Amino acid sequence: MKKIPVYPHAAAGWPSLAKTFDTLRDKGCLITGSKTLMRLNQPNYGVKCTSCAWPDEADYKPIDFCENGAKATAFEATSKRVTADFFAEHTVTELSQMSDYELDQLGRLTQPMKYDRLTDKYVPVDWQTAYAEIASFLQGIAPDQAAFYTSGKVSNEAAFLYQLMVKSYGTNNLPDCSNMCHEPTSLGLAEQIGIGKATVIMSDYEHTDLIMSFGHNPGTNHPRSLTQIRKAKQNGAHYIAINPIKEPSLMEYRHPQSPAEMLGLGHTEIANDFVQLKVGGDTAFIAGVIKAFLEQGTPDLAFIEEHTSGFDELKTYIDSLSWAQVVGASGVSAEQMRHVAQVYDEKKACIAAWGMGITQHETGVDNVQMIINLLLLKGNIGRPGAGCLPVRGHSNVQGNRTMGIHEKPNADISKAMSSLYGLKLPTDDGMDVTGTLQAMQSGDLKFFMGFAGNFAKATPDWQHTIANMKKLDMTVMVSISLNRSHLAHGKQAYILPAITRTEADEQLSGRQSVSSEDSMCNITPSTGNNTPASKDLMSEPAIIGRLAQALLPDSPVPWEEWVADYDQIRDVIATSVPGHERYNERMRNGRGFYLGNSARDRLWHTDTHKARFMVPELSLAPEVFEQPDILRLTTLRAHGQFNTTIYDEDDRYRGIKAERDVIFMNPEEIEERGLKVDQRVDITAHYMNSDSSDSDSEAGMDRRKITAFKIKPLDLPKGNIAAYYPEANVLVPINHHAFRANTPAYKSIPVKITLSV
Ligand SMILES: Nc1nc2c(c(=O)[nH]1)N[C@H]1C(S)=C(S)[C@@H](COP(=O)(O)OP(=O)(O)OC[C@H]3O[C@@H](n4cnc5c(=O)[nH]c(N)nc54)[C@H](O)[C@@H]3O)O[C@H]1N2
Ligand SMILES: Nc1nc2c(c(=O)[nH]1)N[C@H]1C(S)=C(S)[C@@H](COP(=O)(O)OP(=O)(O)OC[C@H]3O[C@@H](n4cnc5c(=O)[nH]c(N)nc54)[C@H](O)[C@@H]3O)O[C@H]1N2
Ligand SMILES: [Mo]
Repeated sequence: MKKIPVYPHAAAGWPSLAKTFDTLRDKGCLITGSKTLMRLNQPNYGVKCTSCAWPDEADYKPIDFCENGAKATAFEATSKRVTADFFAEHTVTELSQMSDYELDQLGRLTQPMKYDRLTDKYVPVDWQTAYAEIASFLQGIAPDQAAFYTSGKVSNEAAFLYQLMVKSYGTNNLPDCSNMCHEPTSLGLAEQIGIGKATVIMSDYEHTDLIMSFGHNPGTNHPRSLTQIRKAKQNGAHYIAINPIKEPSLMEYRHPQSPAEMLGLGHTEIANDFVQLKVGGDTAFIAGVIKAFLEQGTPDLAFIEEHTSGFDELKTYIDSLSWAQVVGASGVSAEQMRHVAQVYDEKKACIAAWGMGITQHETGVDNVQMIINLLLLKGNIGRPGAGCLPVRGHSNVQGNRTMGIHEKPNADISKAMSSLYGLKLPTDDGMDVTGTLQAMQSGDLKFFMGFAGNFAKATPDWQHTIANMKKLDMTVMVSISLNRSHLAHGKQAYILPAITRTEADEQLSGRQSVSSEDSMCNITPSTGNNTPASKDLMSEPAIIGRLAQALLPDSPVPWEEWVADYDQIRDVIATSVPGHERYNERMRNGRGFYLGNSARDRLWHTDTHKARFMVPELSLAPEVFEQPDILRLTTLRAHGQFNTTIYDEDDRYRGIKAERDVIFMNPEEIEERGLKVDQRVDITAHYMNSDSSDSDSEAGMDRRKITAFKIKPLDLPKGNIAAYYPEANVLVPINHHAFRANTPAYKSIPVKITLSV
């Protein structure tokens, strides 16, 4: 067996702390940054960290941030600026030559800009002119020719305004980052338990005795969750990690607030069992565990009888599968599945948590629904210490959905807007991310607005997305920093720069607070107090409120009053969105409130009025991956990035320093294929025959291929390789997505590799 390099330390600990201060120093914000960090995730006029959606503990700690939260804070608090002078010095063509990492290092945007075709430069524009020109363009096209994207960082208040503006304009074309993230979760859970959100709350970690963790990487992507995991472990809980990659933070952890652990006197062991399955093998693995459990374990028949439907169908399906099938498709031995089934049987209360390793597959919905099937077998939903926990990505991605950012109309909001303002909001479904990409491709779309985020780079097949965005008539981006989406501009283009959650938001009625919803349905207020990066920035509610006034001059909605006082926005949300009653009053306690979750109360708002066992719809083993020269590529986040924003090019836990163009491969497989570590290979997508041939030849691009990526050894199963997102997104055709949920299958990409010449 070849030796696989392993990270020699427990996750977090000193290296993490040291990195925090280096980051603040590098960004020139040691003082502002440090002050901000002390306010992160704190009650009473604190700020919810933007780095992930992990909730705060009930007994707040005086310091509660992680290394990656510090990087996100430094990214906002940086002293670097992208000024009008900077834009005057560089054409967009020149800027396009810069790497994403270089763009991210430039710092904060400072004033609204507009693209000038004659000079190929962004030039200053005043806010009112920008609103008027955008509005006048939109008034001249059919609303369905426009798409309005949102990324999950914007506040509830801004999101509510945005969706109302878009729907009042006449379309439900509201694609969002959720479409690329937890859509299979939202869809799958809604069908099964009647609500698309986590039933787990923080205190469940104190009562649980089994945590099953599927396809997420806590040490990098939600490090604060390690605190709860550590507590549960100390209380004797068992932890099973299900992941093709032996991520160090799933194995052991050194808590920054434990002096003993920081002095190297011990660490917390995390995974008791590590299930190293094939990429895409989750449904087969869980099917095997259920098979073993039904043979040897004790289902909660009283719960199944009273609370569920579909048990017999699931049983028939499981009986129809052979052990060879589930072992073959998952890459996990029958013995290990039996062991997991036995642990599951013995432990009273089980939490199942999951991330992108579950959702970003063609089988995304099946994967989610199999997890819920497993939980339902023992009534593990709606009692202390048990439940489902989709770990959300962006800090307010869940709140954005609750506020009506969705390509499907929200009945509660439509009804409330009709009775409050007499508005008739559109009733047809709009376009999601995949639909938007297809409409760009076919030329049906004329206008694209990005409310935060980086659509050009986060989406599949980004070379084509960029070429397609350049064909649009108008693009508008509300952003805090320069990214690829500003360079993939339409014929007319605007950059509208915003203040962030950590900055003071002063409006007519005084200092404003905003709020967000975390992964466990808690609403938390944030009150920024840093000086905004530039005096010419606007808050996100102000940008949307003013654009709405220009776009909808006859609108009965009091946009300007809402901008002046966000309490008024929340008063309207309180009457339109269930769970937000007395919104302002309950935010004023400085901590926020819990929205509740019907499934946690065992109220099942489903078709059968019961929790539903569901049978997978797709094959356990897609044929394409059976071909010998096809490898299954999964895409990952490195420790130094937040989605498309690259903070630094290191991935400490996976042993990578200062590079990102790498592919990870099993060391034995490297040898068997006659390859060598650090050798360079080209990776080509297997699917070539999508409908994007025209823009291929127009843009003169090599089709879905990345070149000269360095081979690195990593502990993952043979036949599976991994590379970083967004670099590898070139390889994902837009039609390769989750069945029914349309989430790009970023984690099951059929590819071939060849030596680079
Ligand atoms: N610092 C930081 N924090 C973040 C982000 C960030 O980029 N940086 N992004 C935010 C966002 S938007 C999100 S959605 C979350 C994402 O958080 P995660 O869900 O943790 O995201 P990923 O890095 O994409 O990796 C998921 C894990 O899935 C595993 N995996 C890959 N394929 C499979 C599979 O087929 N089955 C199983 N079981 N596992 C698999 C990978 O090995 C990896 O450990 O994090 C959020 N928080
Ligand atoms: N291959 C592959 N592709 C993926 C994924 C994957 O795992 N693999 N993950 C997918 C997932 S889970 C997601 S969520 C998407 C993410 O897709 P997005 O959410 O669109 O991407 P981000 O990189 O988070 O967006 C970063 C940009 O947002 C802007 N920004 C940051 N903070 C603020 C703010 O407070 N206000 C405003 N207005 N702008 C701000 C900055 O200018 C920054 O450049 O990517 C998806 N793409
Ligand atoms: Mo995400």
